[in-house]
Amino acid sequence: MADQLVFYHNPTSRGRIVHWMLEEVGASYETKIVDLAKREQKSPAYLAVNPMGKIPAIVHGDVVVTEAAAICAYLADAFPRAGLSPPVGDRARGTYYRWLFFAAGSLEPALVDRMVERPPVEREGVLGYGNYENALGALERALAPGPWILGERFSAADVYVGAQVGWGLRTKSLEPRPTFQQYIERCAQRPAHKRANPPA
Ligand SMILES: N[C@@H](CCC(=O)N[C@@H](CS)C(=O)NCC(=O)O)C(=O)O
Repeated sequence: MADQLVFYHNPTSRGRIVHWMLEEVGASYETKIVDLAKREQKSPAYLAVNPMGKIPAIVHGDVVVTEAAAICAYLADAFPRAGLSPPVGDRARGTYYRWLFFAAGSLEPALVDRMVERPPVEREGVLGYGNYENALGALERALAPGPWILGERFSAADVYVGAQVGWGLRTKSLEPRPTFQQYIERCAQRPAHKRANPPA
């Protein structure tokens, strides 16, 4: 019997990234909604799952995975039939990791800092993303050849990067450059994206 997969989610959160990924891999899963307004994310029961008290998280059999990007990478490997990660030994795995980690470690902080209007720092060299322009330029170069980050091959990196691009465009923390808009339009055509993002 397959291991049970539990998804701790709130539809207003980064859980949306994982929802899309779960639909891409075709996993069966049970969703447990964590009510952020009631601060259920800080309850002892949930802190036992994620001591950060943050959504999303998954429990798959006896393993807990937190951090949306890590969950995407984990699910791609755990459900190889979906073909969403280049196998170990394939050089494309380098490019895949590169943009997945870039999106989590550099792009996301750049977008969040822009959204909350965090004042610029003098020593931008200590910021992982350098500056906003820098991060957007790198993203644009990665996405411009298309259609996906690995060229013709859609991967979990596109789920994570696509979710960041979609969120950035919605919140206006990402400039609406044509490359970003065309990329998110391609993402939105995917049946799994549609299942995870039904029309309001
Ligand atoms: N680095 C984490 C961030 C998770 C995160 O910040 N989640 C927010 C919702 S989008 C949250 O749970 N906020 C509630 C809180 O911090 O109390 C990830 O990528 O999963």
